[in-house]
Amino acid sequence: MSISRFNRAIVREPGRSVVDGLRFEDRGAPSYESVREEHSAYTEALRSAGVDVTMLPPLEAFPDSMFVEDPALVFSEGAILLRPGAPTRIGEADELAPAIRNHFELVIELPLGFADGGDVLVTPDLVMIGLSERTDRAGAEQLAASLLQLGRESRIVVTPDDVLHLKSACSLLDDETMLCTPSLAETGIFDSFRCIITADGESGSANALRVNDVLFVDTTGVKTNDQLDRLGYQLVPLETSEISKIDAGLSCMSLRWFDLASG
Ligand code: CIR
Repeated sequence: MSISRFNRAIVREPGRSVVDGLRFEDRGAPSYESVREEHSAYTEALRSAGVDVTMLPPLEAFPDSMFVEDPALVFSEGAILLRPGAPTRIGEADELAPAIRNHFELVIELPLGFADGGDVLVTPDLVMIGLSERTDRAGAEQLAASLLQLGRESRIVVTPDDVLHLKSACSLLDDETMLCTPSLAETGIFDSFRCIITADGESGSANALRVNDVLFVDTTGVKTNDQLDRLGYQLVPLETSEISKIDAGLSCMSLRWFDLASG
């Protein structure tokens, strides 16, 4: 079965505090109402793609908590509760834990170090863990050990300096194909994949999200999207202009997995 086949997802509604979300560079605060619109279009797109979505309530004390991809990792076999690397986000794992335990029998807790889910790229043969400002070596090594308990091999790689997370610069389009920025392609870490490079000036659109038969893409990557369309991907363009003000993209708004019991 393809690793982009999902029938379940967890998302969290944005709180009003999202306007205080972390950002590298201040390009103005996002508007709460517009973030909600982007989030609700995204949730609808997941449902239309055949995914049963569990919606968690907003957490005002954690401005970035709608980005549920960072405090946990989920697989059909079980889940891992992570330790997000930003001090304002570390408590998100405890907040997410009850929902994770509700869905998964096997839940592993990262014991030490820091690791954000945005730095974790799952591919068919192995999981790539990017070292970044948020994911340190101790966290990456502990995560590799936790992944082994779930039967998954991993490889620690370096996240490019100019992005927040490894997956800000790449995404898996299907089991053989990677979309990535020119600089990440040059590192050679994706040499075993067919690589599609983001168009000039569109590095910010590397974070696409494959969900079953469709590919969520951000509307600003016009030339990149043209290329993907010509290659036959069934695109679902989604607006991300508000969440991108706080360095977020399409993958970070959900935790997705294939629940074997619900088939
Ligand atoms: C943060 O800096 O943590 C949030 N403002 C954005 C998190 C985006 N997460 C992701 O790409 N996985």
